[in-house]
Amino acid sequence: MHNNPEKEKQLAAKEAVTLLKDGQIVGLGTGSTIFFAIEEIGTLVKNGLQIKGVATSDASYQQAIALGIPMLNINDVTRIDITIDGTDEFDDNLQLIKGGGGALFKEKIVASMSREKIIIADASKKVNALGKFKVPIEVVPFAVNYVRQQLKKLNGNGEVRMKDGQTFVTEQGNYIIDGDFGPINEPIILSRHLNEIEGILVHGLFVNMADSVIMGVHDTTVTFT
Ligand code: ABF
Repeated sequence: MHNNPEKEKQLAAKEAVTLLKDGQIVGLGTGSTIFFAIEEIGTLVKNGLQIKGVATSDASYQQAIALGIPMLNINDVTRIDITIDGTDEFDDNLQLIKGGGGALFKEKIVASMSREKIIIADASKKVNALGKFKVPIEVVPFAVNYVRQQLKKLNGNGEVRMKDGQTFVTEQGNYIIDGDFGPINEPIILSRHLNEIEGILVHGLFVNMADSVIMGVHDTTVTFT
């Protein structure tokens, strides 16, 4: 039977939103899987679910507002009860590569404030070792060359992300270098090295930042914890 990623994303999204409870502040991730989750949350809110959302991108914010989901500014909350987000890759230890959509900065801040972090994904996101998907690294433009030199010392080769023939610019006004480090068997160590490079605002290795991953596979879901 062939995988159907769109169906798998929908199944994972439907499963994840059953975890939401009245009174919660909910972090809303970004990406096509989360699109389905926000649609589901919109329906739940119309049916009386009392939650408030905090978005990780303009796209997610606009989708939520259009659905009537009450939204809060992240600087007006002291806690986020649960965040549902997507991922580009996850390994057996639930370590993640995120940021393929360019929203990694707000995603990482929202995740860091969240008590519970739920990742939803289609089966294609599960890998034995991270790294087939390049690591998105958000860089302050002034530091692009310096950062690329530092990445080489970590055996990383990175190109500045382009979109529609232009340099991609994040919501923070920065660039993204998509770093190729080959198979990443020690993501915690690489994350620490990247954290020490001046000029990097945030990188897409989300280590120890997932409590569970709900993966759609064929016509069902599997939850990894
Ligand atoms: C987001 O989810 C991004 O970090 C990541 O790029 C995306 C996964 O993509 P999709 O859900 O569209 O497959 O959190």
